[in-house]
Amino acid sequence: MSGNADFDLYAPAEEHEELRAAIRALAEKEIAPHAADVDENERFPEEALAALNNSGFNAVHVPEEFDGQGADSVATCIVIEEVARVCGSSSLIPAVNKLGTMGLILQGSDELKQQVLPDLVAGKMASYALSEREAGSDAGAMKTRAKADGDGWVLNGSKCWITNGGKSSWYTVMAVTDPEKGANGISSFMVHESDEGFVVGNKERKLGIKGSPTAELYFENCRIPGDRIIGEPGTGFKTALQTLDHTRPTIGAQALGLAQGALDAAVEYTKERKQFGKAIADFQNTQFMLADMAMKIEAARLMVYTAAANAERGVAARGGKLGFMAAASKTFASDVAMEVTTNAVQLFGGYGYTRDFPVERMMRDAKITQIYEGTNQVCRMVMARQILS
Ligand code: COS
Repeated sequence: MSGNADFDLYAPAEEHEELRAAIRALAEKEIAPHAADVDENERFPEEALAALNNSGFNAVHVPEEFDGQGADSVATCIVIEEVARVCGSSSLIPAVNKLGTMGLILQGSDELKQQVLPDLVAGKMASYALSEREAGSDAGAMKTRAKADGDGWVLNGSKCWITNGGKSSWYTVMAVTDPEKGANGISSFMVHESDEGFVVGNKERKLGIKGSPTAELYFENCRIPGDRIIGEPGTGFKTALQTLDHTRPTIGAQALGLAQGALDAAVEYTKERKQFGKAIADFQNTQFMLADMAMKIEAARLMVYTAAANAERGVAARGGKLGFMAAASKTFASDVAMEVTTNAVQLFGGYGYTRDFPVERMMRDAKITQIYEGTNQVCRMVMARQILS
């Protein structure tokens, strides 16, 4: 792994700066006012969905030929970061819509894309169903089966940890079609919420991102048409991993937004809060903490947007390094988010530990970014495999 060719530094284009200003204004006006209530009442942020959808940011990544905005990977990350800066749960709307349709966009037929993607543009959502109770980090150990039956497929089994499960209309579901072939016997399908035998199970009770439901899914002789397979039978696991190469930077962007939101809140608070006769921002201890927080956020930002830019340019084709940067950016940004949000709580002192200020919510929301779309340990495994290959 050497040279800059695969790691070109990201420099924001003017259009990306304009987009950032637009989504920041929208997030502050339409999404931020509901963030505490969404968390407190563990309710889906309908206001955010409506605001994002009215402005075309709901499924910003959908290609123009399917009526979408056709935003590139960098632009999609900007939208996610800016929404996460005010509400972690709401940022999962554009993030999971990308995760739930990326395999389809990369490997699906135009006919299947035409069935699914315009729905997202119309305000529906999509989710990604890979994990099972006994197949989390070892995703290839899944048991959910899909059998060819006449001119369709019949799915049986269950999935868990499905972000936005029960709210989404479409699900990218990975299932075993040939148990003899291991990872090469897994296929990807698009399942619709109205399909016979599709059942949404329990919602998890969680530490954070409480506005985004995390649900189990059951497939009980779930019958879907034959054309709902993504690509060829047996390619589903690779499509699932290829998807993560494109979407791990979006989790990095979510983490980045949470960290930036916590830093912004801490800067404002420490300038106001007086102790020992002066603002606590005047103490060198506070200044050094804020400086470290800001420095690490900027490092994470460089990594996230470089990974996103690489994904856009298809750097994978130039030596398979896309997976490294995707995993590295997600891992680095989520570790930064955990550290920065925790330090923000510390700077707020006792107030930071209460629900009267947003930083404790940001800290709780940040934790999941170290876990989902590949734990940071699995991501380090992906990075190590690429370094050693
Ligand atoms: N893109 C395309 N194909 C890929 C790939 C990628 N990024 N990574 C691996 N593959 C291919 C491999 O080349 C291999 O194909 P062949 O058998 O033809 O050589 C196949 O996919 C299986 O790969 P591998 O042998 O590496 O699979 P493992 O089971 O050893 O490990 C890990 C895969 C652990 C990396 C994978 O299971 C993983 O990422 N787990 C975490 C899952 C996750 O992120 N879950 C969160 C879900 S979203 S909340």
